[in-house]
Amino acid sequence: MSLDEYGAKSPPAGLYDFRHQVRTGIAGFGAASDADIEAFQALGFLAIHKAIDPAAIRAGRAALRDLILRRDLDNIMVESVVGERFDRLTDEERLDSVRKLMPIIDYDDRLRALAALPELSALLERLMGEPPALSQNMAMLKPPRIGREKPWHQDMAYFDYPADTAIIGAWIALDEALPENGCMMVIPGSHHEGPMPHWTRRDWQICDSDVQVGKITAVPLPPGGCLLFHCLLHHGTPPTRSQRRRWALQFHYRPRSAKAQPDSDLRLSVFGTEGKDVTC
Ligand SMILES: O=C(O)CCC(=O)C(=O)O
Repeated sequence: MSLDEYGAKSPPAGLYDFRHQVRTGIAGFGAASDADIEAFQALGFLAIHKAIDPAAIRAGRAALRDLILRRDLDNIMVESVVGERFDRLTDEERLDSVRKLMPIIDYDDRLRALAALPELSALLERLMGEPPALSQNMAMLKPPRIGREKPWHQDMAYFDYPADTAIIGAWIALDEALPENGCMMVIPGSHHEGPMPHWTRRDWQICDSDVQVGKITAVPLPPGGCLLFHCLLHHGTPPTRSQRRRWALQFHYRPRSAKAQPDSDLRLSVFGTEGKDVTC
Protein backbone atom coordinates (compact mmCIF):
# COMPACT_ATOMS: atom_id res chain seq x y z
CA MET A 1 0.00 0.00 0.00
CA SER A 2 1.18 3.54 -0.71
CA LEU A 3 -0.30 6.94 0.02
CA ASP A 4 -1.22 9.36 -2.76
CA GLU A 5 1.75 11.71 -2.89
CA TYR A 6 -0.16 14.72 -4.17
CA GLY A 7 -2.54 15.33 -1.29
CA ALA A 8 -6.03 16.67 -1.69
CA LYS A 9 -5.75 20.37 -2.52
CA SER A 10 -8.93 21.82 -4.02
CA PRO A 11 -8.86 23.03 -7.62
CA PRO A 12 -9.63 26.69 -8.33
CA ALA A 13 -13.33 27.43 -8.96
CA GLY A 14 -14.54 27.02 -12.54
CA LEU A 15 -12.03 24.39 -13.63
CA TYR A 16 -14.73 21.74 -14.02
CA ASP A 17 -17.87 22.85 -15.76
CA PHE A 18 -20.94 20.62 -15.61
CA ARG A 19 -23.00 22.60 -18.14
CA HIS A 20 -22.06 20.83 -21.34
CA GLN A 21 -22.48 17.06 -21.25
CA VAL A 22 -22.41 14.31 -23.88
CA ARG A 23 -25.34 12.21 -22.71
CA THR A 24 -25.61 9.80 -25.63
CA GLY A 25 -23.28 7.01 -26.64
CA ILE A 26 -22.77 4.37 -29.31
CA ALA A 27 -24.69 1.18 -28.44
CA GLY A 28 -21.71 -1.19 -28.11
CA PHE A 29 -18.17 -1.46 -29.49
CA GLY A 30 -19.45 -3.29 -32.58
CA ALA A 31 -21.98 -0.57 -33.39
CA ALA A 32 -19.41 2.12 -34.24
CA SER A 33 -19.97 3.39 -37.79
CA ASP A 34 -17.41 4.91 -40.14
CA ALA A 35 -18.83 8.31 -39.15
CA ASP A 36 -18.04 7.46 -35.51
CA ILE A 37 -14.44 6.66 -36.48
CA GLU A 38 -14.25 10.06 -38.21
CA ALA A 39 -15.76 11.71 -35.13
CA PHE A 40 -13.02 10.13 -32.99
CA GLN A 41 -10.33 11.50 -35.31
CA ALA A 42 -11.95 14.99 -35.18
CA LEU A 43 -12.90 15.18 -31.48
CA GLY A 44 -10.39 12.81 -29.89
CA PHE A 45 -12.96 10.70 -28.03
CA LEU A 46 -15.91 8.34 -28.41
CA ALA A 47 -18.48 7.51 -25.74
CA ILE A 48 -19.78 3.95 -25.92
CA HIS A 49 -22.76 2.91 -23.85
CA LYS A 50 -23.56 -0.79 -23.26
CA ALA A 51 -19.95 -1.53 -24.18
CA ILE A 52 -19.55 -4.32 -21.63
CA ASP A 53 -22.23 -6.65 -20.38
CA PRO A 54 -23.47 -6.34 -16.78
CA ALA A 55 -22.09 -9.74 -15.68
CA ALA A 56 -18.55 -8.78 -16.75
CA ILE A 57 -18.90 -5.42 -14.99
CA ARG A 58 -20.07 -7.15 -11.79
CA ALA A 59 -17.07 -9.49 -12.11
CA GLY A 60 -14.75 -6.49 -12.50
CA ARG A 61 -16.14 -4.86 -9.36
CA ALA A 62 -15.86 -8.12 -7.41
CA ALA A 63 -12.25 -8.57 -8.58
CA LEU A 64 -11.27 -5.09 -7.38
CA ARG A 65 -13.02 -5.69 -4.09
CA ASP A 66 -11.03 -8.90 -3.63
CA LEU A 67 -7.75 -7.12 -4.42
CA ILE A 68 -8.44 -4.25 -2.02
CA LEU A 69 -9.34 -6.60 0.82
CA ARG A 70 -6.20 -8.70 0.41
CA ARG A 71 -3.61 -7.34 2.76
CA ASP A 72 -0.48 -8.41 0.95
CA LEU A 73 -0.45 -6.22 -2.17
CA ASP A 74 1.68 -3.17 -2.88
CA ASN A 75 -0.21 -2.01 -5.98
CA ILE A 76 -2.83 -0.08 -3.97
CA MET A 77 -2.69 3.70 -3.58
CA VAL A 78 -4.80 5.23 -0.81
CA GLU A 79 -6.27 8.75 -0.73
CA SER A 80 -3.94 11.00 1.28
CA VAL A 81 -6.76 12.17 3.58
CA VAL A 82 -7.12 8.56 4.80
CA GLY A 83 -3.39 8.20 5.41
CA GLU A 84 -1.97 5.58 7.75
CA ARG A 85 -5.45 4.98 9.21
CA PHE A 86 -6.01 2.66 6.23
CA ASP A 87 -4.51 -0.30 8.07
CA ARG A 88 -7.04 0.05 10.88
CA LEU A 89 -10.17 0.44 8.74
CA THR A 90 -12.95 -2.11 8.41
CA ASP A 91 -13.30 -3.86 5.06
CA GLU A 92 -16.19 -1.62 4.00
CA GLU A 93 -14.24 1.50 4.94
CA ARG A 94 -11.22 0.27 2.97
CA LEU A 95 -13.28 -0.06 -0.17
CA ASP A 96 -14.04 3.66 -0.01
CA SER A 97 -10.48 4.82 0.71
CA VAL A 98 -8.51 3.66 -2.32
CA ARG A 99 -7.70 5.97 -5.20
CA LYS A 100 -5.81 3.69 -7.59
CA LEU A 101 -4.64 0.12 -8.18
CA MET A 102 -1.87 -0.41 -10.73
CA PRO A 103 -1.17 -2.82 -12.29
CA ILE A 104 -4.21 -5.06 -11.97
CA ILE A 105 -4.53 -7.69 -14.70
CA ASP A 106 -1.73 -9.93 -13.45
CA TYR A 107 -3.61 -10.39 -10.18
CA ASP A 108 -6.99 -11.47 -11.49
CA ASP A 109 -8.28 -13.25 -14.60
CA ARG A 110 -11.57 -11.34 -14.49
CA LEU A 111 -9.64 -8.10 -14.97
CA ARG A 112 -7.35 -9.66 -17.58
CA ALA A 113 -10.43 -10.68 -19.56
CA LEU A 114 -11.80 -7.12 -19.48
CA ALA A 115 -8.55 -5.78 -20.95
CA ALA A 116 -8.66 -8.30 -23.78
CA LEU A 117 -12.22 -8.04 -25.07
CA PRO A 118 -12.17 -9.00 -28.78
CA GLU A 119 -14.81 -6.40 -29.72
CA LEU A 120 -12.79 -3.64 -28.01
CA SER A 121 -9.63 -4.78 -29.83
CA ALA A 122 -11.49 -4.77 -33.15
CA LEU A 123 -12.65 -1.17 -32.63
CA LEU A 124 -9.16 -0.08 -31.51
CA GLU A 125 -7.73 -1.61 -34.68
CA ARG A 126 -10.15 0.47 -36.77
CA LEU A 127 -9.15 3.61 -34.85
CA MET A 128 -5.38 2.94 -34.99
CA GLY A 129 -5.11 1.30 -38.39
CA GLU A 130 -3.28 -1.68 -36.89
CA PRO A 131 -3.79 -4.22 -34.09
CA PRO A 132 -3.49 -2.83 -30.55
CA ALA A 133 -1.19 -4.00 -27.77
CA LEU A 134 -1.95 -3.34 -24.10
CA SER A 135 0.50 -0.78 -22.67
CA GLN A 136 -0.78 -0.05 -19.19
CA ASN A 137 -3.59 -1.24 -16.92
CA MET A 138 -5.05 0.22 -13.76
CA ALA A 139 -8.20 0.89 -11.75
CA MET A 140 -9.04 4.51 -10.96
CA LEU A 141 -11.40 4.80 -8.00
CA LYS A 142 -13.13 7.94 -6.76
CA PRO A 143 -14.22 7.19 -3.19
CA PRO A 144 -17.46 8.83 -2.00
CA ARG A 145 -17.01 12.27 -0.37
CA ILE A 146 -13.18 12.29 -0.43
CA GLY A 147 -12.19 11.36 -4.00
CA ARG A 148 -9.62 13.86 -5.15
CA GLU A 149 -9.42 15.66 -8.47
CA LYS A 150 -7.32 14.30 -11.33
CA PRO A 151 -6.23 17.63 -12.81
CA TRP A 152 -6.27 18.34 -16.55
CA HIS A 153 -3.52 16.48 -18.39
CA GLN A 154 -2.57 14.54 -21.49
CA ASP A 155 -1.82 10.85 -20.92
CA MET A 156 1.07 11.01 -23.43
CA ALA A 157 2.90 13.12 -20.83
CA TYR A 158 3.29 9.86 -18.87
CA PHE A 159 4.37 7.52 -21.66
CA ASP A 160 7.84 6.96 -23.03
CA TYR A 161 6.75 6.68 -26.64
CA PRO A 162 7.21 9.37 -29.32
CA ALA A 163 4.52 12.01 -28.72
CA ASP A 164 2.83 11.32 -32.08
CA THR A 165 2.20 7.63 -31.22
CA ALA A 166 -1.53 6.96 -31.49
CA ILE A 167 -1.99 5.54 -27.99
CA ILE A 168 -5.66 5.25 -26.99
CA GLY A 169 -7.12 5.09 -23.49
CA ALA A 170 -10.18 2.98 -22.69
CA TRP A 171 -11.84 4.22 -19.49
CA ILE A 172 -14.53 1.76 -18.39
CA ALA A 173 -17.17 2.80 -15.86
CA LEU A 174 -17.85 0.11 -13.25
CA ASP A 175 -20.36 2.39 -11.50
CA GLU A 176 -22.48 5.14 -12.97
CA ALA A 177 -20.09 8.05 -13.58
CA LEU A 178 -21.71 11.47 -13.34
CA PRO A 179 -20.27 14.99 -13.08
CA GLU A 180 -21.14 15.00 -9.35
CA ASN A 181 -19.12 11.85 -8.58
CA GLY A 182 -16.22 12.54 -10.91
CA CYS A 183 -16.92 11.45 -14.49
CA MET A 184 -14.38 12.17 -17.20
CA MET A 185 -14.27 15.68 -18.65
CA VAL A 186 -12.60 16.46 -21.97
CA ILE A 187 -11.74 19.35 -24.26
CA PRO A 188 -13.01 18.13 -27.65
CA GLY A 189 -10.44 18.41 -30.44
CA SER A 190 -7.58 19.35 -28.09
CA HIS A 191 -5.50 16.34 -29.25
CA HIS A 192 -4.85 18.27 -32.48
CA GLU A 193 -2.95 20.93 -30.54
CA GLY A 194 0.03 18.66 -29.83
CA PRO A 195 1.90 18.17 -26.56
CA MET A 196 1.33 20.74 -23.79
CA PRO A 197 3.85 21.61 -21.08
CA HIS A 198 3.02 19.81 -17.81
CA TRP A 199 3.89 20.97 -14.29
CA THR A 200 4.02 19.32 -10.88
CA ARG A 201 1.30 21.18 -9.00
CA ARG A 202 -1.72 19.31 -7.61
CA ASP A 203 -0.46 16.43 -9.79
CA TRP A 204 1.60 16.21 -13.02
CA GLN A 205 -0.76 18.43 -14.98
CA ILE A 206 -1.47 21.12 -17.54
CA CYS A 207 -1.28 24.62 -16.04
CA ASP A 208 -4.76 25.63 -14.76
CA SER A 209 -4.61 28.84 -16.82
CA ASP A 210 -4.07 26.77 -20.02
CA VAL A 211 -7.34 24.85 -19.54
CA GLN A 212 -9.86 25.93 -22.19
CA VAL A 213 -12.71 26.18 -19.71
CA GLY A 214 -15.23 27.38 -22.31
CA LYS A 215 -14.92 24.05 -24.13
CA ILE A 216 -15.19 21.68 -21.15
CA THR A 217 -17.41 18.71 -21.94
CA ALA A 218 -18.45 16.18 -19.31
CA VAL A 219 -18.90 12.58 -20.45
CA PRO A 220 -21.21 10.80 -17.98
CA LEU A 221 -21.36 7.04 -18.47
CA PRO A 222 -23.61 4.22 -17.26
CA PRO A 223 -21.95 1.18 -15.63
CA GLY A 224 -20.48 -0.79 -18.53
CA GLY A 225 -19.97 2.35 -20.60
CA CYS A 226 -16.55 3.12 -22.05
CA LEU A 227 -14.80 6.32 -23.07
CA LEU A 228 -12.16 5.83 -25.75
CA PHE A 229 -9.83 8.80 -25.96
CA HIS A 230 -6.71 9.90 -27.78
CA CYS A 231 -3.74 10.22 -25.46
CA LEU A 232 -3.09 13.87 -26.40
CA LEU A 233 -6.67 14.82 -25.50
CA HIS A 234 -6.85 17.26 -22.58
CA HIS A 235 -8.93 15.57 -19.88
CA GLY A 236 -9.42 15.42 -16.13
CA THR A 237 -11.90 14.50 -13.42
CA PRO A 238 -13.29 16.78 -10.68
CA PRO A 239 -13.11 16.02 -6.96
CA THR A 240 -16.22 14.41 -5.54
CA ARG A 241 -18.26 15.18 -2.45
CA SER A 242 -21.03 12.84 -3.61
CA GLN A 243 -22.15 9.84 -1.53
CA ARG A 244 -21.87 7.70 -4.68
CA ARG A 245 -18.82 5.57 -5.34
CA ARG A 246 -17.21 5.87 -8.78
CA TRP A 247 -14.98 2.99 -9.78
CA ALA A 248 -13.42 2.72 -13.23
CA LEU A 249 -10.86 0.63 -15.10
CA GLN A 250 -8.38 2.32 -17.39
CA PHE A 251 -6.45 0.46 -20.08
CA HIS A 252 -4.05 2.07 -22.53
CA TYR A 253 -3.37 0.49 -25.90
CA ARG A 254 -0.59 1.33 -28.34
CA PRO A 255 -0.33 0.39 -32.00
CA ARG A 256 1.42 -2.98 -31.94
CA SER A 257 4.35 -1.68 -34.05
CA ALA A 258 5.04 1.33 -31.75
CA LYS A 259 8.52 1.36 -30.27
CA ALA A 260 9.13 2.54 -26.70
CA GLN A 261 11.89 5.08 -26.02
CA PRO A 262 14.93 3.73 -24.16
CA ASP A 263 14.50 6.36 -21.41
CA SER A 264 12.40 9.40 -20.44
CA ASP A 265 14.65 12.06 -22.02
CA LEU A 266 12.49 12.66 -25.11
CA ARG A 267 9.25 12.78 -23.07
CA LEU A 268 10.72 15.22 -20.56
CA SER A 269 12.07 17.45 -23.33
CA VAL A 270 8.56 17.59 -24.85
CA PHE A 271 6.29 17.72 -21.78
CA GLY A 272 8.54 19.26 -19.13
CA THR A 273 11.39 18.23 -16.90
CA GLU A 274 9.32 17.98 -13.71
CA GLY A 275 7.81 14.67 -14.89
CA LYS A 276 10.68 12.27 -14.27
CA ASP A 277 9.07 9.34 -12.45
CA VAL A 278 5.40 10.15 -12.83
CA THR A 279 2.84 7.40 -13.30
CA CYS A 280 -0.56 7.94 -14.83
O1 LIG B 1 -10.42 8.21 -13.36
C1 LIG B 1 -9.98 9.31 -13.06
O2 LIG B 1 -10.40 9.95 -12.11
C2 LIG B 1 -8.90 9.94 -13.90
C3 LIG B 1 -8.39 9.06 -14.97
C4 LIG B 1 -7.33 9.72 -15.79
O3 LIG B 1 -7.56 10.68 -16.46
C5 LIG B 1 -5.98 9.21 -15.75
O4 LIG B 1 -5.64 8.44 -14.85
O5 LIG B 1 -5.20 9.56 -16.65
